[in-house]
Amino acid sequence: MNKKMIAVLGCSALAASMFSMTAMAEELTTVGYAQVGHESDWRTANTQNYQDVFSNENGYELSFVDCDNDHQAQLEAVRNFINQELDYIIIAPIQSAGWDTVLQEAQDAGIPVIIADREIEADASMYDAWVGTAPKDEGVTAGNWLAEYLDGAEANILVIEGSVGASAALGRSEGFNQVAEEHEEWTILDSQSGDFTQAGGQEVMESYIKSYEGQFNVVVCQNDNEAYGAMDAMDAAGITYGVDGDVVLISYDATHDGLQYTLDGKINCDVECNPIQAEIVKGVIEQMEAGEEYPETTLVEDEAFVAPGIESEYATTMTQEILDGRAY
Ligand code: GYE
Repeated sequence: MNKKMIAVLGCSALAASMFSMTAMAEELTTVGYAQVGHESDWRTANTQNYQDVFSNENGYELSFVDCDNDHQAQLEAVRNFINQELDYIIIAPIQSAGWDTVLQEAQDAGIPVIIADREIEADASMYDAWVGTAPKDEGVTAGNWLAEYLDGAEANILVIEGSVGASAALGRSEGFNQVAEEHEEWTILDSQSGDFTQAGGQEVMESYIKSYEGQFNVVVCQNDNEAYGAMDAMDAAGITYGVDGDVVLISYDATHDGLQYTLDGKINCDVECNPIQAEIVKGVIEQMEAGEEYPETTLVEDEAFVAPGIESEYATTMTQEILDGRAY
């Protein structure tokens, strides 16, 4: 074979591979995911899940944007997806309010929008589908469990809320408060945002300890990371919590480490919120792609877990086996 032939061969091989690359790129469905941020273990698991499921191997090109808990940045991310003319847009809304304008822009551009994880205040006609969890139900579960556990005893409660304006925080407060209102023997001493972070939980708990030391016997943290921060603050102040402690500790999410603390009896009750949602969203997109009917709303089911030694009508008692089965 002479040099010229090799050059020709090389050229056509290159052309062939370029052709197949273009064909491949054309086949991929482009999806934008405007993610809340990276505030918690729950969020990390959710991000990983989307990156695994919306992979090139599965036929997707995912544009992932971490919006760092900034509503304006999230609106900007969605506008960029619209400008790029992506096939589908998924939004995990940082806050529930303020979506009408950008959703109208997506609708005008003919790009289907799926709201995931949290809820928004916009009319359901403004987006195409919703997949997520039910924070109000989670709040009711936490309240019902506490009522069952305390069995009429007095409760002086401190709440560390999630991020201001997030449906996950609003709903958990609403559900829990609904049960609290039925109990005259309960007082909510204070309720402040820890922003769903460990540092936030610690900071709020430290300030609570200064203001309410000796006056509280229940702490409700609206996610596991806040609970870790609150535990650090209580440890530093010599306040005991959990099944053998002076303070009943309630958390939400039931991520692996949260459940480890529940198994260890440090968290009394951890209400689950499942971050593994991408496969469901992908299913909805596939149905949309095929022009089939698809569910407009899909609720991801949650349960609740309690420390060993606690039996509950509302929650499952933790075991090592349950912990071993928890991947996130
Ligand atoms: O509970 C928390 C987070 O939106 C349900 O957001 C989610 C919440 C979750 O960062 O850990």
